[in-house]
Amino acid sequence: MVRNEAYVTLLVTDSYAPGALVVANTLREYGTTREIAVMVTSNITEQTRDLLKLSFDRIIDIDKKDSGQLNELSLLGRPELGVTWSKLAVWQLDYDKVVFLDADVLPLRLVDELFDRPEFSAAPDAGWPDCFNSGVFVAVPNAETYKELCALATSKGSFDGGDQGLLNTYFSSWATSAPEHRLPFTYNTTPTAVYSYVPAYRVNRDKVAIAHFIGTLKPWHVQQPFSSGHHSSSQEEKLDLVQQWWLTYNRYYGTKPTTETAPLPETVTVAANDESVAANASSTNPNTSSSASQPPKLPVFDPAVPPNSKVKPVFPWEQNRSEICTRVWYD
Ligand SMILES: [Mn+2]
Repeated sequence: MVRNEAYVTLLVTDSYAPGALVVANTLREYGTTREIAVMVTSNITEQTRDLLKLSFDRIIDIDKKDSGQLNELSLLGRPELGVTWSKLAVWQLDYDKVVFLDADVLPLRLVDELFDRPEFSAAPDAGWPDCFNSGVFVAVPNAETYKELCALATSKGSFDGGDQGLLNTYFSSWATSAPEHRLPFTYNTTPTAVYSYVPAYRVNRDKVAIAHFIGTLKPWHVQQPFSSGHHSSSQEEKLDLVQQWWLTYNRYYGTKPTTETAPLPETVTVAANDESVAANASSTNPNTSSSASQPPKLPVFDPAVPPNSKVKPVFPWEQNRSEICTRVWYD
């Protein structure tokens, strides 16, 4: 293992734990030579920490930092993102280099080459490509940088109320910086973005290294968010990455309790007709299924129909949500 370099993600709420766990498990499965760490705030429960311990090399307690900039956050439509200032703790870490990944990303292959990049490296934001998206970036922890970021947070704040606005102000030369600082969009592809260049997605789909599920609806929130009517068929095409998240998640956790070893792959499938759907579960091993040619449907849950008993809760808060398991996690 390469010393003093790490992938780092952040957990400020239990409800993002499924995402963080998928990040850790994929990086390990792809054979990374770097440490895999998660920064957690004090509100993360013991139950979640126990799950994290099984997948991460290191759990790092950090202070919760909230911008409290409700005006800017409401402009962004994401009042909950003030706490993402906690991400600044990256520059306090004792690593020589960090590849930071949001918990809502899905690495699709080994991306250790990112450690060859200098600080600060990131990919363009789909909504304003002269800004970078702060869901994937390369940083070099440094106490002075951390101090300056905190000073900037106090003096100017963040133009979007979250970490991305603040970091874009601090690393404002990124847009005109040398090519090595500018990661290809394939390292931070945002299939759930409102605007997307679908033909480009179609020709570059196989090059996507990291998918980033931006927006309030995360893959683990999927109830029926992507059914027909919400998106054009061309937009739905790129949502196969949401399905990919579920296939990956189920590969590690299936429906078995996560404290057990050797997870049994099990895929949640649904009837073809969205209108009359029930949430069925079938034991499907992704390794033997023909999912490559015909991806299964997104997991859908209809609250009116009790789910198949095979869909068992995996996470503690899944059980707490309601009497019937939805496999949908919320705060
Ligand atoms: Mn994100």
